[in-house]
Amino acid sequence: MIGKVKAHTNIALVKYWGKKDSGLIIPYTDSLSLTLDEFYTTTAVEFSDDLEHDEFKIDGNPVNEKNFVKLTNFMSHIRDLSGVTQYASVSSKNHVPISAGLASSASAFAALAAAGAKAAGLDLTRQELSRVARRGSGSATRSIFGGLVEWHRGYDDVSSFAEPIQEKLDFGLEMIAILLDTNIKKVSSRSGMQSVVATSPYYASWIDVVQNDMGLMKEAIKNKDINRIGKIAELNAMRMHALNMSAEPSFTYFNSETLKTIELIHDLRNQGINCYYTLDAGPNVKVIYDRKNRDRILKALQIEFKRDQLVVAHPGPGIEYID
Ligand code: 2P0
Repeated sequence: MIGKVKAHTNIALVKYWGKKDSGLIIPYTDSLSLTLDEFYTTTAVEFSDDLEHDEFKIDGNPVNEKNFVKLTNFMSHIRDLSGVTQYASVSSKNHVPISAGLASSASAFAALAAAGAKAAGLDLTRQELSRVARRGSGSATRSIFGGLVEWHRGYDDVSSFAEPIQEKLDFGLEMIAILLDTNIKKVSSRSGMQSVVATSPYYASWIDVVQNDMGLMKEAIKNKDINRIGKIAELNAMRMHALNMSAEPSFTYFNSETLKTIELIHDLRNQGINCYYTLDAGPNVKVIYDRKNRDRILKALQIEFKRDQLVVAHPGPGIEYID
């Protein structure tokens, strides 16, 4: 049987940054994200008697040794769950407006979990699929679902899963990704968060910050209060990045363009244009706003950035099976 699935990436409004169990990928905290329509991965999986090992092609290219090990271990989990003993042929295509920078392990492992499970004949609920995706990459747990999604940290494999808060948004939350640097990052999320957990003296406070922010964020979502959502997300992101600066050795994903862009968003706010920012494990800035303000924000950003550096991203759906 062939499984073919499309999954979208997501941006966290309350961030995941640290694993309690790095084998099962059980995080220290809950997290909450928005799935985006514009960035996605399509993956096809087929198990076959003819193969002597798993085969992976991403955007037409074979994967390197390190990724092969990670991916073949992931497929072995699907074999364990299903009883299938064959190896798989996996082909994956990333759809991003610009060739690099926002390609994400979130959409990749969400698509692979669902396509792999289907190809293996497993009939899993989406909650179960989110647990499978989690073993590939933490943020992939949330990409099984569309719209606003919560990942319950849990304490073991069964209790750590994602759940939708609002799959189809009934208010105007939107993001603009500002692409400042689309090169591969120097510090991977995996090693960055590991270093923070091991060395930042502020990590215990971060766990409290997230618990508090989850409550505030869910309240703001209930009230469809985009300014409040933006404010909470912005501060949460900055507190995550403060952890990186407080690690030993200290590191940051920001570059000088990132800092200038943050200043620019502050300037826009001072001019009365409501918008906020968030940042992930890289220098690119994502602007959070109400779609009714999109044209004003874009107009202001186009003074500073080239047109192809700005990508408007709308809330997107969860996994979709393709025939
Ligand atoms: C997040 N990020 O909540 C956070 C915020 C980036 C910054 O999850 O090690 O690729 O595979 O679980 O999920 C990116 O890290 O890391 C991430 P692993 P992942 O979206």
